[in-house]
Amino acid sequence: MSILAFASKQIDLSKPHVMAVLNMTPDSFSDGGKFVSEKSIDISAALRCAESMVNEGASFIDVGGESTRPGAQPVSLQQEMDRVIPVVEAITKNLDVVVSVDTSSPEVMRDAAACGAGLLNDVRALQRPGALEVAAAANIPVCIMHMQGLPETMQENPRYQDVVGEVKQFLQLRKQACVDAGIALHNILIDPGFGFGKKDIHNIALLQHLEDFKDMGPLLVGLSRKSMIGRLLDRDVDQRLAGSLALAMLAAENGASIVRVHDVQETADVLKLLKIIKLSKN
Ligand code: 7PM
Repeated sequence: MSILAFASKQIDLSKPHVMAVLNMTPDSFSDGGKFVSEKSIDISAALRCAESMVNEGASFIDVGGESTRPGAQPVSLQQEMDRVIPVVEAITKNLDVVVSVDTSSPEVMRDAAACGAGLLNDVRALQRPGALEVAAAANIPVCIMHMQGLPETMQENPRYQDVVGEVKQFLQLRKQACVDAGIALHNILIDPGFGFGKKDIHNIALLQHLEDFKDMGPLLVGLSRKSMIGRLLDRDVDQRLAGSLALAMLAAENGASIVRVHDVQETADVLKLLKIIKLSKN
């Protein structure tokens, strides 16, 4: 059994868990804009949403205040702080769930950890100045994700000779940087970064070889509603539930410990069935 402590909460990562996306951005693509407008933030609505996600089966709530969508408006540090920290505080105070913070800013990481966040989820793999040091001092697990390029331009022309090898190599280097900065090896989660500087062929190859990443640490994957599903099935973003569930199941079956999703109850049902079938097998 592989129990990991996410701040005060222990999670058994030998079984797959749901991480629910709680988007604190005004951006209406996918599912932003529910609690945040250009002029105000509704913390109690965000807390009610988090509460229903917990009731639907989420073990983690991933709170994010910066849109990494290609072409999205960059957010100021103050804006990101204002969007993320009060929600992290409200959830840790009121709900029995691990709060993950989707940020690349060391200042947000520091304040979120001080408010009880249990996981630092950084799509930039702690490459901003000061991020490694803050993460080490916070002494909570981190998720390092692979991205080729920068959010603004990453989908322009992603290129790889050997996508699985190159993504593994990057994650290995960042994992070593984490260890060198004083982050405990057991506190490092790995994410190949589906859709971040990748074409469909690259995402497909990474999914086919997901098990190759298992020896690097517990795996977190985000496939929910991603544009790869849209292109492969010709579906708009609000018509990607079946595709998302199929890929969540495939990822869990191939070793993912945490699946980051928008549709919590549906994904929890899929993982529950998978668990039942696997446990009852001789
Ligand atoms: C636009 C582009 C909107 C991309 C939203 C996104 C991941 C993540 C995101 C992931 C980890 C989304 C993404 N994706 N963190 N944050 N892994 N660790 O589709 O795949 O939700 S944001």
